[in-house]
Amino acid sequence: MASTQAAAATEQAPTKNPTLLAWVAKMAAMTQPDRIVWCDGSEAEKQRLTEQAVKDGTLIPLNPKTRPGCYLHRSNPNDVARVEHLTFICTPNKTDAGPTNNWMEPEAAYTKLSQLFEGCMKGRTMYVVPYAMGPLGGASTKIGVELTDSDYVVLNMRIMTRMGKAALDMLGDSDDFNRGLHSTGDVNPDRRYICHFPQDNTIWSFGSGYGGNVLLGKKCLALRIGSYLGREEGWLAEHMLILGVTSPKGETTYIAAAFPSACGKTNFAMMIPPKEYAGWKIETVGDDIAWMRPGPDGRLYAINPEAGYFGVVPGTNYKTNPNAMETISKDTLFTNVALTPDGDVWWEGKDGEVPEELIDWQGKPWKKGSTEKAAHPNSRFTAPMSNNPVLSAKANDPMGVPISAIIFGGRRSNTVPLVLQAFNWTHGVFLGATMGSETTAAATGKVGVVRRDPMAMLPFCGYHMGDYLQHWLDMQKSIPQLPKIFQVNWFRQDKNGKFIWPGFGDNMRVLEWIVNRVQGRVPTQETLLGWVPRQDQGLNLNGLDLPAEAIQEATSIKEDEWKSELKSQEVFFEQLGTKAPEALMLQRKLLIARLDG
Ligand code: OXD
Ligand code: MN
Repeated sequence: MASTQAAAATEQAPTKNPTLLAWVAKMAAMTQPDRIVWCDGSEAEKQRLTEQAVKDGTLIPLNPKTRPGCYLHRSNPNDVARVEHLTFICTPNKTDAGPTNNWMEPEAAYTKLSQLFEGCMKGRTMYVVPYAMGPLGGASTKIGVELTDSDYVVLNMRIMTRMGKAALDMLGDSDDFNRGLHSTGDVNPDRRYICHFPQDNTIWSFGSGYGGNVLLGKKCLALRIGSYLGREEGWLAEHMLILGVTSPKGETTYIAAAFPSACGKTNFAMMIPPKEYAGWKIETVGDDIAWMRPGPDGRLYAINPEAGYFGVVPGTNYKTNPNAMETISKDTLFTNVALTPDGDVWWEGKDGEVPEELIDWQGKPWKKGSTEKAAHPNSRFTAPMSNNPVLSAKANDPMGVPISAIIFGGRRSNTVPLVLQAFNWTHGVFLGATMGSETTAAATGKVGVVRRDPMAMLPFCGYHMGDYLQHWLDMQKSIPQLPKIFQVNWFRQDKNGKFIWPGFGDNMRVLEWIVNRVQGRVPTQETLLGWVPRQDQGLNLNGLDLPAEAIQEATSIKEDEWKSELKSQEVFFEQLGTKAPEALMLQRKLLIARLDG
């Protein structure tokens, strides 16, 4: 069997790359698929796979009049989010993975997973999916190859990456590619593992069909392996959107912003400014991931390694994100949303009346008024970025965009004010390192609990978190023109648990202040935590229907809250042990001194 598979892998291969051929043959010998299909990324291939996925029930076609080119996929109900407790970093030493990652010794992990992969593709097809993360030909771009037995994964990878022949051509005969192996297996949570082998540039994912666990270019390569490579090679792989904001004078400022999963990165990246901002324009470079490296002119340049958006659906509507609504109007794969009787999709928070009857995300009949959610809270859309009406032309520029500001934002109902600017790079890294956020449905586990989520990378950092923070501090030396760093919090709540700040398009007001600070245009006021907008020459609140007390509350800094915040930060730093960077410990001492002073 093994030699048949090896022969099959080589015979039909559209490449002569010896390392790639040998690896595909080896994986095929282990997984024993009936067929091996090399994906070329063509339209014909898309059609073929889509027809097949419809036939086998993986995809349900939606109404071609209202959702042309769109399909619904229902995942196994036990498989609806990333599984952080089943995600492992497999470095030779446990300390290299650090205290915030699950760890397995590489040989032990290969052995354990080999047993699961052994013969798992019998009766199935193995797709060989070559893909590029980043614009083709770019110096920052990386090539990966994912082997998968899921046509759903292939169709998603086709949207999320530059997939097929072009990626294979870029790879040529090089052995520098990420080796990704995925099988849906029997979708049993007891036999589900997402293992990363940074030293081998390898990912093995078994037993899941959910996006973040199986679209290996995204979280696994672009963030976990990417962050590891970034440290080795002197760049940063970050959980950040990238946007360009253009003023009426035509001046464009590029900004990268880190928010934890399901905290509105996609909304922020596609925002439409309120009517008071006529002439201002926001354009999206990326909505989830930024790869940033110093450029020849001393600035920090960012590319979006992805080619599509894998966004959270619930809450998306023409008020919160009109551009996303346009983006998902065609050629989009929906996962775990509800189905309307006329073949459209529905989710909680969609515009218009709640339909009387639906088929819910599990395929069961649903009636208006039901206490059950019709769409899963982590239901997703996979849409090509070319659908985005405000896509930046720079999204395809291999050089990327020069970043002038970096924003860190958590989901905090209290403590963290609306916006502040760090005193300097080291202080900014401290703000990023001490980010906390209330958990969301993007990962399995309890929702709404504050956890420390440094730079929104807690689930995505592929090595020791202390080393990662030190890498951020060290990057200062190689970026002569450092971006300015800011912290924001759109999620502060009042006594009744209602969000105080309107958010969405009105976040433009905060963004304008950030742009003005970056361009050196507005004075500011110093506080214990950083620089904040001044009352007189601060945020533009024209046209905002919000009482002064509410603004006051959203921007307030309460010393008692900060005393407990510091305790929670201490627990996090203690976890890092001797790897907690000295410069951050000094920042912490300074903050304590300011609070006690
Ligand atoms: C995502 C996530 O899917 O962060 O982007 O979970
Ligand atoms: Mn994300």
